Amino acid sequence: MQLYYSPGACSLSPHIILREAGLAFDLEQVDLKAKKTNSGADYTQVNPKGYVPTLRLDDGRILTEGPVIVQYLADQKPESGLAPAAGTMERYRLQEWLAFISTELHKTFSPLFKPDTPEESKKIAKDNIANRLDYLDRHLAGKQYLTGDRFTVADAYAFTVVNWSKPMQIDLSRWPNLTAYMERVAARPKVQEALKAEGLV
Ligand SMILES: N[C@@H](CCC(=O)N[C@@H](CS)C(=O)NCC(=O)O)C(=O)O
Repeated sequence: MQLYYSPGACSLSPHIILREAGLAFDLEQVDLKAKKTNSGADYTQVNPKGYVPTLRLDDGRILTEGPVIVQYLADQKPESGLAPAAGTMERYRLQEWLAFISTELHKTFSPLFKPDTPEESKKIAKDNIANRLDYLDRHLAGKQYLTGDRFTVADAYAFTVVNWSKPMQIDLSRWPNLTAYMERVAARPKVQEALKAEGLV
């Protein structure tokens, strides 16, 4: 398998899961501005949506959308426990988290990365993010991970997105449960491997 990624972008989430699941993969870096891969290919020919992540399967098929890619990866190694079995209530709980992270957090952070977003809009986005982080902090009280004691694909995604707080100067110290959670996820050996491979530590 091949993962198209950009350092520190939301593609870090499937990157972590590839390592946590022990799957064989190659990384291909994408220049998101130029829409070119490291090997010089036109990235829009790989993923016409032009964004990362994209997963190329060994048979050449392409899979896009981070929350779907991580579930596909987890399902390749069910024994990893990275996602509960499809069709169970636990799987819907996981999907509930993936949808929350995608629509309520990830896409609220996105305008902060765009230089042309007006300052007033950035302020509104940061207030909305703070609201969602309040919720996460309350939820994480007494828990190791989002769905309980076990690390899942939702944690890789939440970690990736909440980690953007640093470059966006959102101080996480006012959310102690979330701060402890971020440290817990960051301490996982496979997460460290992924961060190192992307040049983030
Ligand atoms: N719906 C997509 C969104 C992916 C996305 O927002 N990717 C960002 C990086 S985090 C990106 O590649 N942005 C560059 C662009 O849109 O041109 C997913 O969840 O996979």
